[in-house]
Amino acid sequence: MKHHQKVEQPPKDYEYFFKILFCGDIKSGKTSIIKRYSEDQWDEENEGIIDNKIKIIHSIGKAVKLQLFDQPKGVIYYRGAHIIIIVYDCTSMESFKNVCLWLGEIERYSTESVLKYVFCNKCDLVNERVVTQTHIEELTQKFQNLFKHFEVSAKYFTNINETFDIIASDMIANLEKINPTPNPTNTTTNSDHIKKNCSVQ
Ligand SMILES: Nc1nc2c(ncn2[C@@H]2O[C@H](COP(=O)(O)OP(=O)(O)OP(=O)(O)O)[C@@H](O)[C@H]2O)c(=O)[nH]1
Ligand SMILES: [Mg+2]
Repeated sequence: MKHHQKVEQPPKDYEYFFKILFCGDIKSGKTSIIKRYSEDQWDEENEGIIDNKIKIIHSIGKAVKLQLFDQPKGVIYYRGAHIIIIVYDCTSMESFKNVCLWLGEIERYSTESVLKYVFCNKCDLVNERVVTQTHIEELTQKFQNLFKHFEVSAKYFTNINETFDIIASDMIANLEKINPTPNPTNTTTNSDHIKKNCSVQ
């Protein structure tokens, strides 16, 4: 008979571990945001995708390990993600309109409890910007706070650390049920909102 020796696990260097998946239209800046946030790197010509990056931060006094997954080419695996970030480019109306399609896609393939965020990237390109605050308000009202919206610039590192701090504390609050979640608490399901508000299913 074999004796199984109990293996001591090394102490974890974090209290929470969250998987964050990025999605959104091509060239919206997904890879740039991940590189900027995890390694403070910026490449004007970002080629290809990175698989994933790890970043450990401290949120409300707790160590949080974030694993940031870039959008793979082909099939996206939503299962297992705690947080999904949809990125659009504020100089591309098409990428903004497609946020709706991405929400529908997430709704079909992820779990209801996943926290959703929308990033308006390239906010440094003020003169080329086509997506206005009015467009953003219309979208967020339509979806009744199904997601939080943030303006960022990967190029200038604008609002990136601050945004991920909020996301981590939302997630912790959600787990610990200290505060209400960014998802609606009313009886209408997320799925109902998306079906009602997305013209393309
Ligand atoms: N001005 C400006 N350009 C940006 C910003 N973020 C990304 N870009 C540029 O936008 C282009 C696309 O960025 P990527 O990070 O490759 O975008 P992506 O979403 O990963 O693209 P795909 O992987 O092809 O879907 C690159 O030329 C970046 O340099 C930003 O905040 N400001
Ligand atoms: Mg990329």
